[in-house]
Amino acid sequence: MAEEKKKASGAKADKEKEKKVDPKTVSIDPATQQMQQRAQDLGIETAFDRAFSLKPCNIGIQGTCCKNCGMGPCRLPLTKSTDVEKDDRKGVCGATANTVCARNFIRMIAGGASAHSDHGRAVAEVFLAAARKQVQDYEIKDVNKLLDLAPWYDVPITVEENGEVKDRDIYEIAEELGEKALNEWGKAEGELYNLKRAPQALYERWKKLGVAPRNIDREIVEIMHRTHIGVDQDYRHLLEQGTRAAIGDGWGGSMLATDLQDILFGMPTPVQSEANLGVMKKDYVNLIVHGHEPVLSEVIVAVAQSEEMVEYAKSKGAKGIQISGICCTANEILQRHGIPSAATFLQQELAIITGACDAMVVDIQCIMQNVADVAKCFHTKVITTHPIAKMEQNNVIHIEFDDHHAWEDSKKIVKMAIDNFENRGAEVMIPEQKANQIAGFGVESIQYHLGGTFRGDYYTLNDNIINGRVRGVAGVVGCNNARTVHNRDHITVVKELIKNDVLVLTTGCNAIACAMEGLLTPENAQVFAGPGLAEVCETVGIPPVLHLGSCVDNSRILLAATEVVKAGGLGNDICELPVAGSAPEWMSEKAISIGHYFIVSGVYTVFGCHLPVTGAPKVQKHLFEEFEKIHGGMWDCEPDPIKHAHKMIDHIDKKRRELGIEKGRERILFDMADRRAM
Ligand code: BF8
Repeated sequence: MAEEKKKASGAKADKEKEKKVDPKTVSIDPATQQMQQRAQDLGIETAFDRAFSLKPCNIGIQGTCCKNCGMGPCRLPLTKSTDVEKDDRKGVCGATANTVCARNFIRMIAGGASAHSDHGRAVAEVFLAAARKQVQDYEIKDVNKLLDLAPWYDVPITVEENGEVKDRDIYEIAEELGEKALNEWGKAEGELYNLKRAPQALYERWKKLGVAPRNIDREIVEIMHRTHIGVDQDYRHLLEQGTRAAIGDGWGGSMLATDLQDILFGMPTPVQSEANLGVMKKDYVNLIVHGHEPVLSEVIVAVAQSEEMVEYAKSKGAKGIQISGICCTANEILQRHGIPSAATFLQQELAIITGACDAMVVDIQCIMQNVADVAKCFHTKVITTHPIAKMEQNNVIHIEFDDHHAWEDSKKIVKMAIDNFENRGAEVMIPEQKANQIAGFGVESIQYHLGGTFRGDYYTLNDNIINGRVRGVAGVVGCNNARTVHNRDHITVVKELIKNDVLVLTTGCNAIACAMEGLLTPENAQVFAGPGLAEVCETVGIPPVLHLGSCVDNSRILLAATEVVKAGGLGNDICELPVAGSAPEWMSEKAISIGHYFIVSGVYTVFGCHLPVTGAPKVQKHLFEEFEKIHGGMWDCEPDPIKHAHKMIDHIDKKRRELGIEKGRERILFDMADRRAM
């Protein structure tokens, strides 16, 4: 009997075990595997477990479930028996599968664009307050960038006094710029100022197509209106509105966020740091900042580095304070201060499972609600700080951040982390893994490294693209997705691209993944890059993968592409360049908005995992094929990371052929006789 019972419980235990995801399969990163194993040993559930047990809806995944009214949800799956030619799938109101799919798709754009744009708006508000000297903890730090930006907004940077032209007061310029910038969200007429920063041909195409956004908010609101029951019922027309809102994100809200942050907090310059959970330190107070807006994290960094707080930490038995970041907040404070990145999106729960996280401070976007449940198993304090984002769990502390009292609020938070240090249990387990990284590249630093001081533009980059050492440029960006192996697709795509001499520009969680894998160091160009790219990297001292910042900083990629067009020799528009975009492990609506603005700016862009358009073949064809004729760029989806990279490389080669540089041309060095003849 006892034997039978034992057998039965053994079988049950085996079954239980079967139900659990194998930690070795969730990620390519040993630190992540180790912490997932620890989570299971301690009986703590993570996103990896939930992805394992929670199957995705196979109609939603096709993009053809409509829940926009109370008669639904109307589920319109594409099945083997669906006759695609005579597709008669309809919801109760008669909306076709195409309408439903396009509605859902542009609602994702609306979600993504609003997240980036609201972030930009918050920065613009602080910027204006700083310009008016209404807040004491922010100032105009980067005057050069201010002076570069002001003319794009028709803000004069000089004044005439008694017939003499003088420099205008910096704070006066900033105030006018701040007012005009804030107006971009809701101005009654006209179009966004930044559109004119695009190559002329692109700007003119937007105008001709009628997709130039009128203001940032309006295009998002109009998506919500058009997708209400019984409004816009033509998938092409719906996607056109998605285009307006996405341009309003990339060239509007996101670009404003990047530009104003650079002026307020300083333009990033290449900086050395580290990445992965191993950046946390056992004997230090570990304060993790997680989320997106740097308005708070900038001040937290300054407070935590103040002598007063460091001494306070020491008085509590710690050796000091280790700040680290998760998600795009990590990228923001890394690129301006060299603060190490602790984790990508999918590692956030694991950072707490180390037992060494004394406080996790969060604001907005990409914060898993389960961090609060994981924190219940440890001493970690989870602190929400943003007026729009709270958590229902009762162990979460809300300290609402007010930019008028930024220092005070930040001090309260840092002190809370320090005071919590002594509450740690004996259960600290920090993985050893961490890698060196160089981050902090931008339009201007690429100009410096790849343009040089002699020719202050993108001449060297263009020259190396034309001579074939650099085959092309790829923007590889975006999230982690628990439905695929953490970081595997990011790293496989990026390694395959650089191996084939494609220079990679990265942001978001792809950048953190690349950092963890050591791809952001110049030395590794020799290990991973093809011979042409490796030679360029060695000559100018850059990594083969350039970290351009957070997800709003994808706007830097748009402007870098514009600089390449301006430098000449590679066509007149972004869609003529040998470039491609990618988000191998996307999951957020922001990624869809980014993908769409890349595409309608002329960049062929491939997403990994899946795209929720497969249930409506006409919509998919429109986005994947017909868009190229309209916008110069088009969507694609390829879950296999090697095929994914080669689709991008094929596109780059196609563009090289169209430009007549498929063979690569060596630079001709003129002797003196040639020069005289010139
Ligand atoms: O905004 S890459 S998981 S953190 S959404 Fe989120 Fe995706 Fe990371 Fe940056 Ni962008």
